[in-house]
Amino acid sequence: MLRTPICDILGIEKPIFQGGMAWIADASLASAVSEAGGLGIIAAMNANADWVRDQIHQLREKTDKPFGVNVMLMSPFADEVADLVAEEHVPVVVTGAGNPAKYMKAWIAADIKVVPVVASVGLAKLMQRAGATAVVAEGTESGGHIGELTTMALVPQVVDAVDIPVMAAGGIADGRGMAAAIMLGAQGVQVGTRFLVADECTVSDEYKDRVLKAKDISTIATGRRYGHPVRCLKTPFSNEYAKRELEGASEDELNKLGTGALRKAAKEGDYEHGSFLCGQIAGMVTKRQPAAEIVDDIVGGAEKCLKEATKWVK
Ligand code: TUI
Repeated sequence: MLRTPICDILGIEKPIFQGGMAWIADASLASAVSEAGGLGIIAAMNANADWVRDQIHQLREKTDKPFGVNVMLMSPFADEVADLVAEEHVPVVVTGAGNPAKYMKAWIAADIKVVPVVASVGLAKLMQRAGATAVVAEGTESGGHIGELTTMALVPQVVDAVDIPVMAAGGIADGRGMAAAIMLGAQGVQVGTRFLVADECTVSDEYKDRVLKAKDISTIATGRRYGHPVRCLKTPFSNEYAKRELEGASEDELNKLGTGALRKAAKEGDYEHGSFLCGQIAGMVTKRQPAAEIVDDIVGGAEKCLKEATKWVK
């Protein structure tokens, strides 16, 4: 059995989080992962508090195990969602795409365990000082909004810089990846891309098929020009976005092009106009499975890898 202190801290059985993927990570997927013993996470993304409340209630109908809500800090509704998670006494809040410092006192006062996603040592240290329970160190291999450092470089540097548990994210989709993260000093992993094709994931069938067909070189990071890089599949939409970015399009123009693109991919399966956020590890994701099977394959695979790793030590 692979158990680390984060399991006891959060009351989960297996040290694996499901990433809070915008327009994708809803009550259906999150409840399945929590039921399987990991930490399921509802993505608040750009939704308002009413939508998030409804998802929390739907999840609580399906499981009484711990779960998280991912508060996307660039959302126009971040303030009202921040109030809502405290009101609902959500067990764990994970944050993304910014610095959650201004909300942390209130969340901690509401007995919420706060786990910010960080892409640098600096933010990790700041989050520890602000009272974070743990951090997720997310490498640039991830899908969606990303930082610059790779998982391999980021995770051990964050582990050395803080005393709180570190979860690793970015480029991890099987037992080998999880074992490697543990060797870097992480207490567990957060996985997004592999859960995209989980049976309980309500994303469009087109999205799942595109992830299943993806190869190692199928993703691209766009948006660097204006400081918000986002990784997604190479598609007509992302090719057009990258082309306009290279030609020097204004931030406004690019924002207009991107409006609604996540919804078009996730809900409508619109290959032409959608933005199919997905990590570099998509090439290794080849089969649809129940979320519980994915959890067990990753954690079970890591146990096996870690046990066998000593065979090289003479
Ligand atoms: O948040 C994510 N991934 C996301 S959020 C998202 S929704 C979105 N849609 C369009 C544009 C932007 C976002 C899709 N994917 N991952 C966690 C994450 N956080 N990765 C990197 C960061 C990060 C980066 C810089 C966190 C903090 C930061 O700077 C903090 C500061 O000091 O302001």
